[in-house]
Amino acid sequence: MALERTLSIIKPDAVAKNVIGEIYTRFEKAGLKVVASKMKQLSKQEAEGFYAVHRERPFFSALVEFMISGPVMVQVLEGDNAVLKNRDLMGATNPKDAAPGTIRADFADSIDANAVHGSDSLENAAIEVAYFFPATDVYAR
Ligand code: RTP
Ligand code: MG
Repeated sequence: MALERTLSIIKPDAVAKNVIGEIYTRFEKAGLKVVASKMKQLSKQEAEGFYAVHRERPFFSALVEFMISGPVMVQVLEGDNAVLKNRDLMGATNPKDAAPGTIRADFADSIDANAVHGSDSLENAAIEVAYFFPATDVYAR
């Protein structure tokens, strides 16, 4: 299996619900290590840049407004198949479709306020990690 890194964000709704620790526990129990982490209030420009691939989508402005509605917790997760493993832990984008026991099934309220972000490919993971963390702030473990 391939050792990978992926970018995870605990979104403003889940930070407000005080479940950062519960979500970190799920990462750790699945064998993913937190190798970089910070709490951050995103600026509008940062949120727009991060979700730039969705710029033309009808939900783009709502997504950006939601992502800047409060602080987020941003982390790099490292482990075997980290990208897919994190997506499996997260569950489907819409919590109504998310499998029982996934983060979104347990903590998300709606398709907008859906608790977590995770990189969707190894290629995007490298781009997203670099968007938030200089290489010197990611710690091999
Ligand atoms: P994320 O990027 O946040 O990890 O979520 P995802 O891959 O599961 O979903 P994606 O298609 O990348 O969409 C990014 C975020 O935009 C919101 N969204 N709203 N109303 C809609 O139809 C709709 N579709 C997507 C969601 O909050 C999603 O997480
Ligand atoms: Mg996505």
